[in-house]
Amino acid sequence: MQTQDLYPSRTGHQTRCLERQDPVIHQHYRDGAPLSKAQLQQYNREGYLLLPNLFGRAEVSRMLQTLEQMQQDSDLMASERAISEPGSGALRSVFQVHLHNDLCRRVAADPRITDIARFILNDELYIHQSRLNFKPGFNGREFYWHSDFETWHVEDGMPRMRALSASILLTDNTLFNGSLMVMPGSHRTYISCAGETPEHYYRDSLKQQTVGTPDNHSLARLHQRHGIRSTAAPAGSVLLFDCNLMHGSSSNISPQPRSNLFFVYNAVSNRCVKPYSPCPPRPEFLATRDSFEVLECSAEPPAREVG
Ligand code: 6CS
Ligand code: FE
Repeated sequence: MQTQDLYPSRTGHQTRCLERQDPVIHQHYRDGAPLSKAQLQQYNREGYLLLPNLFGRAEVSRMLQTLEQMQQDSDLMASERAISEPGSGALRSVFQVHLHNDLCRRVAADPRITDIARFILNDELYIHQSRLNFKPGFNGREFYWHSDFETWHVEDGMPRMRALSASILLTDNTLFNGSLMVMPGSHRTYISCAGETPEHYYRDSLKQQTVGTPDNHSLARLHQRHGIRSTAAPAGSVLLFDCNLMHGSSSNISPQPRSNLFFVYNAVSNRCVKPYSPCPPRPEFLATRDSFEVLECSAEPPAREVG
């Protein structure tokens, strides 16, 4: 029997704004931390941090080669891990890349990212979800406003807000090709959404999410309080963002693709349990359960818990 649900959503009721019950950064700053005090304060306040040019040109071009190989792989294209764009049928996302591709596996465990994630979450880590988002030129469709945590909690059973995403920009993300928009500071508010999750909802939601997205009124209120910021940045940059940050992106009608490699790091102590809804858990390629593997640590073990 699961204990009280701190973050109920999609229970059929009206939209509600709930206060976040978890820290954003799970330990205090100390000398030798992988981010400066100012960077940590910024992440804490705004719920995201852009690290320009963390990966070099040669590294990015290897990742882009891998992306092209995936597009040529007809077995992969026919598998459920490959999601197509609504309408055009172009490739939208490929999931679980950290298990099926050596380069992606290495990048997922790269200490330039994992040392930071481990510090912020103050625990050992595993990959909850990985994906390549292609957002092709001309017909890459939008990702509507959402908090990732809302979906991971309700559909996957992630108990608490102790996860973060790292998006590695493989092409320049510009104002014109559908780069991610965020509402800075929105990670402190949990929007409990109206409606209920339809059966096998992931088959639709990965193309176009409609349930688990806040209503217009709450989005307008969040926007009034926090505004919207662009995260446009050059290829090789890494965007780190909290699991409850309100974000979304527009469609890409520019000729240039916006392709990002995306890893979700979850604290081992925050492993998924039964979904917080009557639905069965989503398949493994979207949310790790059986393939759970603690990421190897290159640095010293994390400091002890706060409080
Ligand atoms: O399904 C997921 O896990 C992710 N994808 C979408 C479209 N929304 C929620 C979450 O970010
Ligand atoms: Fe998202």
